[in-house]
Amino acid sequence: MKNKETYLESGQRYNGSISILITSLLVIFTLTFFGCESSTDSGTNGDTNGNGTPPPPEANEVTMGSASFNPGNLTIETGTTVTWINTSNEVHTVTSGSDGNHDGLFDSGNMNPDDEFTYTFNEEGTYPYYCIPHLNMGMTGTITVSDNGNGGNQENNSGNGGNNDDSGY
Ligand SMILES: [Cu+2]
Repeated sequence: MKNKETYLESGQRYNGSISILITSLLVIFTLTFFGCESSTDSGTNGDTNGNGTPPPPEANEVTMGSASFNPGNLTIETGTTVTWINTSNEVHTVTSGSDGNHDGLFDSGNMNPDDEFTYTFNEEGTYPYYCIPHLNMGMTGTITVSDNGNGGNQENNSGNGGNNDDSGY
């Protein structure tokens, strides 16, 4: 602000129209400066995200690099919601199935950078998935759902069914 005032004062001494010119130039410089700052920020983020190495994911999270899921294999328990986050600058999909054959279970559609997709796995099993645009680059992953918690009760219930009664001969 002190610099601006100094310019204004010196400008007014010589010519009023010069001070107006200087003022408008200062405004333009200020706008340009802030414009550069904000674009530098997003550029820094873009560099960090665009290196192909996704940042380490949190629990039950899968991040997406330029052509990879991280982690590629994730093991969870039944009832867990997995969150995929597109941490790259590419468009990706999270599409269930293998070898490019969508099995219809889930499909995120196109995910732009920073988009998130969630799916809750309620049944144990192995769930392969892939990215449609980058299948050719080997962008695939697998969710393995183990039956540690809730699923155990279901197993016990079904196992205890008629077998116990029959076995009491
Ligand atoms: Cu992809």
